[in-house]
Amino acid sequence: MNTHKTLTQYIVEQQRTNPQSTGDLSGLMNDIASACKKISHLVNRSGIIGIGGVADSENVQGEVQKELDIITNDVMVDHLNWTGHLAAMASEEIEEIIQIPDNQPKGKYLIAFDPLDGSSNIDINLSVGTIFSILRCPEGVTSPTVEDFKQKGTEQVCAGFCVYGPTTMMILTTGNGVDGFTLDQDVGEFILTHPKMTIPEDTAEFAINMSNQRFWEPPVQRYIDECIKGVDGGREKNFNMRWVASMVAEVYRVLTRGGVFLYPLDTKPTTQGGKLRLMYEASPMAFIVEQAGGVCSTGRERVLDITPEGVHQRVPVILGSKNEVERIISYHQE
Ligand code: P6P
Repeated sequence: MNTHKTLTQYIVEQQRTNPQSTGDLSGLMNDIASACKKISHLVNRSGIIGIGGVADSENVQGEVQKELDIITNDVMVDHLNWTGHLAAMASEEIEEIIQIPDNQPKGKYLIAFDPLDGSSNIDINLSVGTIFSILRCPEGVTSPTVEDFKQKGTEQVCAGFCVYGPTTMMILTTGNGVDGFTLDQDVGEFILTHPKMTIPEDTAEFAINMSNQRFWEPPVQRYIDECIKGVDGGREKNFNMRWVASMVAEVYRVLTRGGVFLYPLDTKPTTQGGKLRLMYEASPMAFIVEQAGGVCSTGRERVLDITPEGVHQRVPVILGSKNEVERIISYHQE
């Protein structure tokens, strides 16, 4: 009988490949999976139990919060702060570092997460997701501060995201490639359905919010103009376009069939150097994309090489199929 491997079995087998492993990362990955199952359930039932609306508050980004932004943040914190695997947490929804309660054991990892990315899609029933990044807490640090989170993306030990769409999927990397799991709602298990996901090096599909075109820098203006003109504008093919306004959905599509996703630097005052946040959006997605054979850049530098200036720092993001992203980088270098 063709029985798929469960996430639980996958995590145990990954742990066995690392003799020094203490099981802390395995435990943390399982706890994150439990939180994501709970979030999937709440997202799916939000209209029925009346939590799909707008909260009367703003997050640190000055964005109006959805009720589910706050609820899912609490789900992540409540599922993780007692486990003994974490020294502290950082969330898109909370300005300060989230400390582990004094009555709970602390562990050796730090986590940064966006509990519900793309939540503006909730009321129009489009895919949303949870993005997370796991770092080591510096040796000897028992009360982490923002400074302890300011680690390059190359320091991540694990990155992943869940996309709550027609199916709930978890995409994971620990540095040995990218694996995709589908939640079997009947038994509550994530099942390995997409092993070793890889991004095709070429693509004819780009994703960008065209309404910002007048704010882009010339290299991005040039690239998108060439994509729109296709063979009439000097490219060797015609292009298709997508824009879901949900990074998890866009990145999952890129992992599945290739593509290039851009949220570039623009001169809009509101984007402060970029729309997407480095530590819990760009950096984990960059780790995943690179592990799948893709490229993730600001246009001027590799996202994983950036040392964060703050937990909520924003950066431009250009990611996806290697040959297209490298073309865009070359335009920035001209
Ligand atoms: P815009 C969602 O708010 C998000 O952070 C990403 O998931 C998404 O790619 C982007 O912002 C959408 O931005 O300007 O199109 O609403």
